[in-house]
Amino acid sequence: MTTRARTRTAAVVALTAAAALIPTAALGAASHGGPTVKIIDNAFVRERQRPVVRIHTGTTVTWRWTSRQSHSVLVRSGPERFSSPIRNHGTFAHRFARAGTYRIVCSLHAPGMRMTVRVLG
Ligand SMILES: [Cu+2]
Repeated sequence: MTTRARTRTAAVVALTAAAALIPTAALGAASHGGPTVKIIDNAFVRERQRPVVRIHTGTTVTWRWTSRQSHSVLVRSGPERFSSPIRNHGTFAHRFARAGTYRIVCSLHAPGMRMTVRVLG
């Protein structure tokens, strides 16, 4: 094996090892396999701010705080009501058992800090 081939092989092995680690880390962040919504100052984010998350009944959504300020997850209207503690770290998960449209806000930053969860039966 030439030096260049050996270097390339080592690089491929390193990339493969890195790729193998990514799914494990992603699963750890998104508990229960459902979507994760990031909480920043001052917005809910999943690909964009004020996201509309579409799921089926029985799916768990996890909110992950990456903010400096404190925020919460509060259902303003929807088939079920729930709320998280007000905090600035950690995660909060909710399993959506009932279909419908959930309007969700941060209790401290409503109405600007908001998102929607649409649960299909
Ligand atoms: Cu907030």
